[in-house]
Amino acid sequence: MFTNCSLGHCHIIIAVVLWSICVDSRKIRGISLSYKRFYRERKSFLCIDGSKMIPFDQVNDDYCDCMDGSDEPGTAACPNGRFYCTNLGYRSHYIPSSRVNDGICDCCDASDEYRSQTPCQNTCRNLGQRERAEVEGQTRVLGERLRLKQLLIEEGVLTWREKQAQLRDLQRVSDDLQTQLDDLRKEEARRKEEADALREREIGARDTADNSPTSHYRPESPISVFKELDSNRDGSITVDEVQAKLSPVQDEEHALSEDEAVALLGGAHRVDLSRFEETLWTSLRTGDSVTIKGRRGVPGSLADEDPNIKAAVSGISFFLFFLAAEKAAADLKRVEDAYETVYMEIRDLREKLSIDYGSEREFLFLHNQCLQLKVYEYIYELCPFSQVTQKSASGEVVSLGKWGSWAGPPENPYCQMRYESGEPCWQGPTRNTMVMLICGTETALRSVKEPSKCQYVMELQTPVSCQPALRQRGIHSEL
Ligand code: MAN
Repeated sequence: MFTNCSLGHCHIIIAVVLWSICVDSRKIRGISLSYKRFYRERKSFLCIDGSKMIPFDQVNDDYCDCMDGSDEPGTAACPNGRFYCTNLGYRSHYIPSSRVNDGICDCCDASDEYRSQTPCQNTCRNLGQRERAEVEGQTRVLGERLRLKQLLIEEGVLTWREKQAQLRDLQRVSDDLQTQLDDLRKEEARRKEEADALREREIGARDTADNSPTSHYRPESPISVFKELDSNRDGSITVDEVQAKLSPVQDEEHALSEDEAVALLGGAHRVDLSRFEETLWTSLRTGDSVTIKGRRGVPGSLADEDPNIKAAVSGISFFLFFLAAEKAAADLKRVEDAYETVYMEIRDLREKLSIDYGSEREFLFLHNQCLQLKVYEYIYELCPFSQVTQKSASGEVVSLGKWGSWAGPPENPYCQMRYESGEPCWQGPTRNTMVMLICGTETALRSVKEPSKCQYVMELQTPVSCQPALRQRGIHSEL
């Protein structure tokens, strides 16, 4: 192109090329890439709001023609104009066009001060590097938090499975205990029936024994008979006492003579216990000469001598039976207690498992933890999914609410917890607590406030509340 031209011609051509570059850059200054299509060099320019058509060389001519300021994107002519800082290497953004060439560097690429005396440096590269480093740091931290979150989710999954298995085991134990209980109760009913029957038999036998003309109630030992006959309690039985208390077997009305009494005492007028056993006691036991007045039966006779008495002795077997029944009742009580304990455990576990621990059960790991924070004179304690308390310096513990529900907005319900129905506040409402969950590396209680009387707000930090998408504005995105 330049080979055949004279020097003068060349100057003209160069000047034309430079002018056209200059004109072009004048036209496109202050415009973002996406708006460039409105600024194609044609004969005329249509204001972007469509309000007016102007010759194209009036664009960026430092005179405002369009109402929307679109004809002066690269000058300060329009009051509502805006200038686009391309800021290559950093963040692009708009500034009000009034700041163009105002002597202050607004765009980091210095493009807004193209005609001012201020020597603006292009700092976009440095800013971009710094921001990228920052974002990388944040991304690393977030990545670490999300890794921790994943671990906690996995821990939650394991805990959930364990609890389910525990529930199944408890259910099995409960079923076994239920079977045992059924058996023991049946056994108890059977025993009761048997006991009633035995008791009736015993009562019947005693009645029969008492009413039988041949079988009588009898003292059991020589001592008791000796004591009974020894009216004056002097440790011996005299002839008088024998005459007063004894009578012939077949004739109770007939009194014994003194001789008969002396004979019964082995020829003595007075006998002690040992002589009594050798003499009168032997006569009484044979039951064929004398008996105790007003009494039936043969003192000291053996139970098995009389079938009725023998039946009455079933009291002993009843006693043994009763012992066995007592043992059975103790067994029943033991199984009932065990069943009760297992029942409560199942109930607690079911209650625990019915709680909403998040879409991935990511909050399950918090269930058995309590987190504390001291704020002024109070120690606050949050036991997630259970309760919130406030302990004062005097040691008094006040309930700030029991687990209620998740309380975040519908699109993110798991960002707030509500604890309600705590201790009533003096001349105020019932204490309630709202727990705000925030993303952080550690799981800890970060703050407690009481914005209005007895209404508490806590911040609980945990990696579980971190979200994978940290919404970053791209370094080159347009506003
Ligand atoms: C206690 C605490 C406080 C509360 C007052 C209300 O001192 O529970 O947090 O504000 O009672 O009387």
